Amino acid sequence: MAELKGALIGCGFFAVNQMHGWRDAEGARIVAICDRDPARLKAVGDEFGITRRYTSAEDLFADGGFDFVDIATTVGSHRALVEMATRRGIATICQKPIAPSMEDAKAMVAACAKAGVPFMVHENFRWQSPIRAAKAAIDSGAIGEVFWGRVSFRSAYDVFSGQPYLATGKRFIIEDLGIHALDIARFLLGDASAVTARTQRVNPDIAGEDVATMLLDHHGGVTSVVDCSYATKLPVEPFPETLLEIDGSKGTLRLSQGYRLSVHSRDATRVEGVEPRLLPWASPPWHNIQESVALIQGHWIECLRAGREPETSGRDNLKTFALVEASYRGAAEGRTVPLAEFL
Ligand code: NAD
Ligand code: 89Y
Repeated sequence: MAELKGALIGCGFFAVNQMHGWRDAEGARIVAICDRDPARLKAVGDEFGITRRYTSAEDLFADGGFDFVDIATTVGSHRALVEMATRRGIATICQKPIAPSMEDAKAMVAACAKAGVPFMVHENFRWQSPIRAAKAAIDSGAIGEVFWGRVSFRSAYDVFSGQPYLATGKRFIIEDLGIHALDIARFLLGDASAVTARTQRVNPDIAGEDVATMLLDHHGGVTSVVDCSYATKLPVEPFPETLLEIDGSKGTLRLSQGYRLSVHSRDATRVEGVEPRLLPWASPPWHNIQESVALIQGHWIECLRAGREPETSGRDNLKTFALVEASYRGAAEGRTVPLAEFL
């Protein structure tokens, strides 16, 4: 089958991982890149040997010659760039968070549907191999019927040096990181119907919240706690591990720090190491996230070829983004927020 050709917009901090992933991907390659910052464009173009370079997304789309676009810019430009792609009928991947507001997110999903354009949000944390291993264990029935869960990400890693904009926005951890944990909760425990949230800011040097605690009501009666913090100083820094506690009618599952998966059922307790692969271009501690980039890209290629909707399609991701919006509203108003207020 012919190799898919892609264009990448936004050559910043995280896009370098995406470029590495595409370089190794089977069945797709990046043929053009775009960044409004000429220095970033040159750095990525030189590193990955891409000669078609654009400082304007309009010019990139006007020249065309690619099957899909991978949007790796920050959230403010997502809607305009996705809509630009739909006008040209180009299949689109967009980084999380999908948009700054639910109104924008819905408009983007509607525009892609109207144009018949495949649309995936790069929501990669559920593609981390330890999370996939936990999902497989739950689906095997080993712990029985799940009734409770906890998805937890607590760290004091300095994310601001690589991504300085994270310190300046009114919204921080739920929109940036909690969004992944909320998506993992949906992935493992099913869709949610309501959320109760509390937020805190511990670090005085940033504008947004750096601690958030969310209580989710899932359809089917499962309750979960999703908690995240960038103010938690631990003896061994766990970044960027998401830890899990899942209780079922027949046993329990724990994904503990150091990538240890323990599945306890009636007859046995199975403990295994589920350390992610260290890809040749990856570096700890980011290798967990980096591997998931390559995995979600492989999923995109498969889905595009088969005409299948990706797991984290724009349509699906509205349900994760609704959890983000509902958490902010719930924390501000001190009440439980039904997701129906957003969906
Ligand atoms: P960044 O600021 O380092 O990079 C963004 C780049 O996009 C910059 O080089 C900027 O010049 C360029 N850009 C912005 N608007 C543009 C436009 N309209 N046209 C062309 N270029 C434009 O940001 P980052 O840290 O790389 O984050 C990018 C996105 O990736 C964010 O949405 C962030 O949340 C997400 N991210 C995801 C993960 C993950 O694991 N999925 C991890 C980190 C960041
Ligand atoms: O931007 C964030 C993300 O998506 O994963 C980790 C991160 O880079 C910092 O919180």
